[in-house]
Amino acid sequence: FEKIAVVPGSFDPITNGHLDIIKRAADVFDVVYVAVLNNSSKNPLFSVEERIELIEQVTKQFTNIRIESSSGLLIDYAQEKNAKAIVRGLRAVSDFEYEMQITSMNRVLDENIETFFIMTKNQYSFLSSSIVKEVAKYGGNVSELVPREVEQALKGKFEIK
Ligand code: COD
Repeated sequence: FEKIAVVPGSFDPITNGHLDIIKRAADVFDVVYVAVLNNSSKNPLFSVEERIELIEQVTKQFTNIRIESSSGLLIDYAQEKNAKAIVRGLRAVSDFEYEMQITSMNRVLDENIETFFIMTKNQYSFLSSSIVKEVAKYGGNVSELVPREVEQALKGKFEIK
């Protein structure tokens, strides 16, 4: 039977760091669902539809990656998809405490769904959607940090030529 994983996140917008984690997960699992979810402590720039569209554009060459959104709990979504695994990316030590918290909570909710961590590549260790938005907002060059489609979308949002 198929080994299914969920890669959850806000992806507001998707960066090269996210994309690297998604591709590496898709190398290991048979099917990867990229789930665009609500993080109640964040105020999004892109709508869920826009975020999904961007992820679709930059993963279209992969046949085992599916993009969806859900407005509920991650664990309910993972159960619905029959996923055995949740895959998260890890950057610096600063990610650890937050990841530990959500992993522990998700395990309380369903102990049979395992969370796996993929360590970021060195060149992406300081990359986040927030930093990309901050740089793009003031007209900085983000071409090394996000796929071209995302760069264009950011320019559109901030009305930069
Ligand atoms: N390199 C490697 N990994 C990276 C990089 C990078 N440069 N940047 C980000 N990542 C990883 C993150 O560590 C994360 O694993 C993933 O990519 C997505 O990142 P974000 O920032 O887009 O997503 P988050 O952290 O905002 O996602 C949080 C969720 C939306 C998953 C969470 O809030 C959630 O599960 N919400 C649904 C409701 C729910 O179930 N809540 C209870 C959880 S206990």
